[in-house]
Amino acid sequence: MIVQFGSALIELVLGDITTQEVDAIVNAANSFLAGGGGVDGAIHDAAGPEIIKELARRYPDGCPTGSAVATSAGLLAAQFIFHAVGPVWEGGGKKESQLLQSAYETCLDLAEQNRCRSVAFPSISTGVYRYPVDLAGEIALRTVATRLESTQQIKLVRFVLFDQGTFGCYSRILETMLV
Ligand code: AR6
Repeated sequence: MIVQFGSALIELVLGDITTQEVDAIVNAANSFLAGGGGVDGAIHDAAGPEIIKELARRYPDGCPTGSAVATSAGLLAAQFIFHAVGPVWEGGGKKESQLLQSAYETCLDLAEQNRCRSVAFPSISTGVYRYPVDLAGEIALRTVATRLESTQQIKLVRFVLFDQGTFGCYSRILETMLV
């Protein structure tokens, strides 16, 4: 599914983010930037061991929840990895929605600062961090669509969704945004 917002596109695909040919790939990291499971593990495995070293050297204090930091992309086809730290879902009363929106916004800021034309996002926080996919998808898609209405820099944002349930949920939300 592909939809135009401003002069840019939002694309939804079912697949593996590590194989995407885009300028920047977003990782769903933890605040220690220490690697982990899920998409974090897959990205570090595919990008190679230099990325963990770069994270430790450049960001020794880690990254707060709701923010993101940039590194090179090692063996990936991308130029950059943006390591975003989404919130752990604790029922919705711990500012989770603001923190998730802020994680996406920081990645979009990094994309603009690094002159990226294309960015691939996973569904941040909806795995190990248990954020309900329908709520997270709404924040992800609305935050990106709002930015694409105003930026001239970013031309493509691709959400790379790993399972059919998440892909279906994001597709339904994007459809409702068209009417
Ligand atoms: N490509 C795209 N999406 C993927 C891939 C992949 N290769 N692998 C998994 N996903 P999660 P979180 C999906 O748990 O909830 C890590 O240990 C997955 O199916 O990776 O933000 C970190 O170090 C789900 O839909 O991230 C943190 O400690 C989505 O990516 C913690 O997990 C996010 O799931 C972050 O948890």
